[in-house]
Amino acid sequence: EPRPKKAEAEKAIKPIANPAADDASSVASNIKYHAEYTPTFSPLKFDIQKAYAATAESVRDNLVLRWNETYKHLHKTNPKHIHYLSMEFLQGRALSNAVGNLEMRDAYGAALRKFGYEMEDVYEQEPDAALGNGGLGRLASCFLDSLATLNYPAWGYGLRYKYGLFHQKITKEGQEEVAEKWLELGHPWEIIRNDIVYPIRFGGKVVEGYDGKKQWVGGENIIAVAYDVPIPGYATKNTISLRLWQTKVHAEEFNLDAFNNGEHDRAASAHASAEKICYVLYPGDASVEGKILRLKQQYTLCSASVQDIIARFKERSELTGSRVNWDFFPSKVAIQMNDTHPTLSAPELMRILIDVEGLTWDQAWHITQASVAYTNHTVLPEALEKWPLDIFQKLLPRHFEIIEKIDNQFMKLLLTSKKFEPSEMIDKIHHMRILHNSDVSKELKALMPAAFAAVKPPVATKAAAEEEVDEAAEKHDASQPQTVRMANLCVIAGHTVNGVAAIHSEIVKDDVFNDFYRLWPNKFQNKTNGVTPRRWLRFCNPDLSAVITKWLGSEEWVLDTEQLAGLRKYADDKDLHREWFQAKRSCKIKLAAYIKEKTGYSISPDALYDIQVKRIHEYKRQLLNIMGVIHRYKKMKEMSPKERKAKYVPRVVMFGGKAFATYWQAKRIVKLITDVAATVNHDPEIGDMLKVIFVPDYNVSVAEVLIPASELSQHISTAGMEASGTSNMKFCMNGCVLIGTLDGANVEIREEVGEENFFLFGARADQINALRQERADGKFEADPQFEAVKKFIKSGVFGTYDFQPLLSSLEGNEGFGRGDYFLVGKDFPSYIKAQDKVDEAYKDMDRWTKMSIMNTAGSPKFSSDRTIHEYAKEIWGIDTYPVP
Ligand code: HBZ
Repeated sequence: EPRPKKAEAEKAIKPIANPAADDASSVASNIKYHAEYTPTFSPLKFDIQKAYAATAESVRDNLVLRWNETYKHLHKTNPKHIHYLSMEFLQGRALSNAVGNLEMRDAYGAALRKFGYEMEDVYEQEPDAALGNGGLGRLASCFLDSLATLNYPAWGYGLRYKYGLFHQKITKEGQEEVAEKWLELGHPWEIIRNDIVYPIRFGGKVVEGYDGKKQWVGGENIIAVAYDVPIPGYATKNTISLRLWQTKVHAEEFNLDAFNNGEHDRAASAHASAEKICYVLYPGDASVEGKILRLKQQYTLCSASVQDIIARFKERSELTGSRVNWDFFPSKVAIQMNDTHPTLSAPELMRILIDVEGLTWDQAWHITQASVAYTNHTVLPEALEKWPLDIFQKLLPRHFEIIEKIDNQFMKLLLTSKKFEPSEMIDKIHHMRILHNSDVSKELKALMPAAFAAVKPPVATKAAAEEEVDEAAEKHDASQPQTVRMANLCVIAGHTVNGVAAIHSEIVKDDVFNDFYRLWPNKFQNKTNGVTPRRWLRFCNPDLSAVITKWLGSEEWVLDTEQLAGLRKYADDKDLHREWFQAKRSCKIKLAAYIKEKTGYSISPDALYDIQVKRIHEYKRQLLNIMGVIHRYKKMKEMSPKERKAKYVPRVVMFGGKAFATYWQAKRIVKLITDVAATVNHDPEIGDMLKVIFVPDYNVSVAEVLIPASELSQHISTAGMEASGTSNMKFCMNGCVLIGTLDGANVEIREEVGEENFFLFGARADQINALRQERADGKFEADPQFEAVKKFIKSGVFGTYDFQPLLSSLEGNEGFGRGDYFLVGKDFPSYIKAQDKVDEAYKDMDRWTKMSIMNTAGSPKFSSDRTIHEYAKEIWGIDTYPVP
């Protein structure tokens, strides 16, 4: 067949309406084009699902244009980039956010109306991208939004899990988990990059060549394929990439012989083994298989990302015609490790630089240290990852060698640092080295006496030092498991360690990593978290946004949240109060409809909407909240209707959040909440005075409905235990008043909004240890009201479920899961007092509305734009590069 001439071929292709045009009819024809030519759904009907798919494709065209331009611009200018490595990104929905960031709401709204659809209904067709558990993952997503918006050169790197965070079903038995299938109807927001593929190895062995070069060979060989998700900035052309890796094997790995012999599973076993790495977010790791899978996930993320970063560095170096100069690497590349999960990026970078690129150890170490930094998100010891040494060594033998060497080098440094007394030294080694309970090498032992002598010659004689060294080696006790401590590796390999709120960063220095802080005080920083004001105020709360824009005179606050402070001067203005109240009320009405649909319960828009949403965890103390509710219910039952009305205001207490599938105590808390709801909500004597709602399947898009409607929100963790919290910031921005302890970012929120606009209660972080000790000493006296609540639960008012295992955690004086470790009983009386003050305040609507305004006005600091500017300047050393 002769090929048609170019001009004829071009004529034959139907032109796509210009995707960059932003008038409604161009947008409509672009949507129509996609409805016809994107073969996702039946060509015969244009139902709402197809309307979503076609709209998403149309928006994507627009993003791809910007994204290509951004890439080209950054390729040419070649600035330093930040690479944000995270096992979790909790993106939520993309369509509403993209249309908002492109400032094309009106055009898309009008275009969809031409087809008979409301934009909001179309948005709701999109499943959440829930590639995360909670705060840490959502923070990563807010950071991407700010990085793009502020025109920083950046990449996000993660894994493309086939199943996101489970769906939560609430049944009579409590929480049930159901697999989530966000990819099932196709995912229009990703672009598969079959040209961007890297090999990943597991297992095998390390061999040494004649030249002394180490080579890692054999084992299981898979590949990671890039899927790019464009991340648009708000009101800018800059569009960056979230690159998610998907694991698979090359087609040749399919064993045709085996298949033809009828051994079908064996034929595809290499495929199955590779693919399962990306099945689920956080596979249970109680079993050895689970641990191996999780470690494979982490290594896949690190290896593919580091290979990608290096490939681009080399490509861009060569662009200028010069040789690759590795010394420039840290001036082009910053890598941020979102908690310890991507720690392997440090030894992986070392491995490639030494084994593949031929650098010396010292060069590679210098480059690695200058490039990577670590953010800590938790003080809970169980969350500081440790891998059993044998599993680690088997799966990643070359990395193990590298880590051993880093560990040795670190111990040497420690011994010569002069930061510790010789008498402390052995203990410090035990606490700080990476390989916990491993032998100390002979070489190091031989070096130690000299090192000790160098620290304080008269005290540490050679003999005494040697003895201590042997003692250290013997501390390696067979009963103690040998592990690789990832957090220690992070602190040693990274140039900076940061906490996520002021109080948390102090705890990181004074407690979690105190030894390291003494060694390297300048490594430690604070970067108080933030949230994007686009998703979390402008787009999720158009009602309140319109009021804010009207009173501030422009919409500039969306990019410059400092302007929100300008609301303060109108905090007593009656007109603003009326509009503010109306906006809140309209959000409350929407939420009431949502609750009715999801739970069947009717709630009154006149009641106080009180919300606690977050992962269910004992330290977050949903138990304190529900016990407070039970106390309130019990008191109400003891009162006459008149007394009840005098003391309390009508209130709807809402909970939302998922419990980890095998965290039984958390699941019992969910069960208690739903059982209390079933009793209270049907008590005719109580009516609208109190309703309890458990909102099922809490996720990003549910948060977008709940937070705008909130009036009071609870952030009531045991002081010192919540690193920061980020929902507290979202609530505050949306004019919600907080009740909380002096924990995490609450401390800074209270400073910003003013103490009269925050309901404070509970013990302070610096009192917690003494309070636990008091309890252990048997000196704690429980509050009678608290005891009465426990008795009330035990009496069976809320049904026949056995809550004793839950209540037992509050009893006794000490021990695992006992002795009220989270101090629920201790803080109960002050919590109840603070809650009484809430009722008092809510009776005065003027006072309450002013408090609400003052919260929004006090929220500027909590924009992730501020956080990202701080990281950029103080940790990453990157500049902004707007696409012209
Ligand atoms: O990170 C959260 C903190 O609890 C919260 O206070 C903070 O605001 C937020 C952002 O900095 N931490 C997490 O969400 N942590 C995890 O989700 C996690 C997941 C897997 C792990 C350990 C922790 O293995």
